[in-house]
Amino acid sequence: MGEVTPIRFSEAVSASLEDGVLVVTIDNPPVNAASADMRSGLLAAIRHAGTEDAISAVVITGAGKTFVGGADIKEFGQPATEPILPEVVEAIEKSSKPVVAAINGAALGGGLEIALACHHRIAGDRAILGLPEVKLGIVPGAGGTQRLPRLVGIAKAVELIAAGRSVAVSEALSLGIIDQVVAGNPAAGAVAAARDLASQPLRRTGELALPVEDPQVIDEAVDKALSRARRGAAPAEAVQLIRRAGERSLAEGLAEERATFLRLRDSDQAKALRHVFFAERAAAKVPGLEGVEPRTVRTIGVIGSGLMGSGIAVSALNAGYRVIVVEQDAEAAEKGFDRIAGLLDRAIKSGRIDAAGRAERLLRLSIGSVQDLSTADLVIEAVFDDLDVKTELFEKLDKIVRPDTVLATNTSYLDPDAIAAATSRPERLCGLHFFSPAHVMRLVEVVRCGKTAPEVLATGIAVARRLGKLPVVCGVCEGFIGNRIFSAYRREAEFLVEDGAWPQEIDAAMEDYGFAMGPFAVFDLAGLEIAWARRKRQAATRNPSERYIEIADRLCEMGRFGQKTGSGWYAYPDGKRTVDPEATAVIEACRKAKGIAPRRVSSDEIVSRLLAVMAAEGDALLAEGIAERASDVDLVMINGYGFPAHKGGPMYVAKEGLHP
Ligand code: 3H9
Repeated sequence: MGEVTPIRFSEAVSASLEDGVLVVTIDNPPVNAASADMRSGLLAAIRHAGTEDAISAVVITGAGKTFVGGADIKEFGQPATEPILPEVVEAIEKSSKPVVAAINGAALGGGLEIALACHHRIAGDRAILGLPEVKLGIVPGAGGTQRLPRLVGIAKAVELIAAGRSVAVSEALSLGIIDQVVAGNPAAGAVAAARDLASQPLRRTGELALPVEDPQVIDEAVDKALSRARRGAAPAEAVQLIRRAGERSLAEGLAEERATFLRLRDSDQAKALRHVFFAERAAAKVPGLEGVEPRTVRTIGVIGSGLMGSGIAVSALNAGYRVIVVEQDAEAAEKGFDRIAGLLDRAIKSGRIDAAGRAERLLRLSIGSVQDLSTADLVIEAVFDDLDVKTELFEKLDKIVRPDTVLATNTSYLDPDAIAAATSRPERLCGLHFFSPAHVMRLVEVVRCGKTAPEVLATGIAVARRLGKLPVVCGVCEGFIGNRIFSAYRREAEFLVEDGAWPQEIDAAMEDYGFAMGPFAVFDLAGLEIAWARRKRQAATRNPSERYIEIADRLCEMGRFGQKTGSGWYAYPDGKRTVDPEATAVIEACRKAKGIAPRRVSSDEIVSRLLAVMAAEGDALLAEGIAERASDVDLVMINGYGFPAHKGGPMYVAKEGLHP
């Protein structure tokens, strides 16, 4: 390399000249966000390059492990400061000298938009790329909806942008989002590429014609995206913008994108989603764990290979762990293996892994007995939720595993302190409460038991995070955060039925609010028998003056356990949820037996009452110290129970007074 002359364009942006190539580095910790200072520095750098004869090309890269993490979310809600990002992006694309993006790490949102405006993109092998704006209730606002389709086509752009899905470099390369991947830091390769490009015509993304596509493929992608969006406004708006990318000029498309971005940025949904964004960052800061290092985990034992155990095993295999699955006998082991292999087959079908990836994962899997867990660094128990079964198992496990092995129970309702007490080292046990299907659901409640050591809790959190999950720490109580709130929700939903609302009205109201499924559809899907067994267990100690709804008991007595038995609150002829006169009769009889004259309950009252009980139970969990912060409760309900993220969660709704 030749001379290196450092030039500073703003606090966050500096550059050095390397053999005629201006290497611009964005250094704006923690994630190189496109703040006002960063934007003005980057624009100044591009303009400088345009006017200096000694500069033949430009490379843009990021310091640290991020390229650019997007617009500065902390600036949202404040008046825009010039230069705005679209202006910077336009200057890059229109530059007469080649600009190459050296994507050293995450290029997200406005970060990817900067890269898309460059004339060539080289990424390091650990980079991720995406336009996650819809997760913040907005659309990309600096050209993403207009430039990405020009590279990958409308159908793919719809799929990625409307879901806010990021891709790793291998996928980005095959889609044409980037031009080249290099191991490690891409800066040196980018300088070489920039020099080569200086003598060639520039490929400006915004000037490319859209790839020719089958309209049916586009329609399918749009339908899929819209059905996933539920009541969220941003995905539908993004789809509109992307679809029209081919119908008019780049300038017109950009103008409409900008107007949509500004309108959505100030919407209630965007505010709620920003709350969720910062809630996720807050959840990562666990009091008492400052400076505590998690233990190294390479091998995870999973006891039980039912629905839950196999899902956990697949998550662990996907995250690169060695996995030992424990089953009671050869037959159960074979079934467990088939279940895991089946989940991996499905991942191949949906394009998430290839055949080689499946084979490599299965090489890291072994199936054995509890005795084989002596090499495990972490053991997650996922067997039937019965205290005797679990305590006996942990007593045995305690003698087999190493003294430093972390033990975790996946119990939903049992007392993990009682399970810990069955071991000689209760401090090494925590709860890892996954949600079914565990290879899909993002939430993991990490339960801090009475004696859990900080290092053990930190290990549980670190592993959950490496599995790609969202860990939320909570204390011990029956049902932890989620199931306890869900019990209150169930109780209130049943009160509403007794008062006069029909299950289908309640479900419709909650689905209209944005829930993935209404409560009664969820009860039927999950099965009514577990809650029935709990009610029977609690019957002897229940306060007789407390309001108690018997409808679900009657349904269970009739063998109506939900979808799996073909009927519950609804009937399921051909698998389709249908109002069932038999269930209606049970409801009417129960109301009559109590002398209740049913009244019409409005959908606003339904939503209000159900949201209010969730928030009240959340308050109780906070008062008891089970939940650390209100925003943790919101995260649990959004990621484990289908609460619409764009509403911000029950605690946010209550705090902001957003009830209907
Ligand atoms: C956008 O780009 C709109 C444009 O289309 C249009 C413009 C006109 N801004 O997650 P971490 C903070 S919308 C401000 O733990 P990691 C975060 O709060 C944006 N702050 O790190 C935290 O602060 P604290 C689209 C941000 O290494 C700290 O950085 N972009 C931003 O696990 C560390 O965060 C996105 O949605 C931001 N953009 O992961 C990307 N991002 O320490 C969102 C982070 O005080 N960001 N912070 O709690 C991410 O996905 C991850 O942060 C990232 C790093 C993968 C980058």
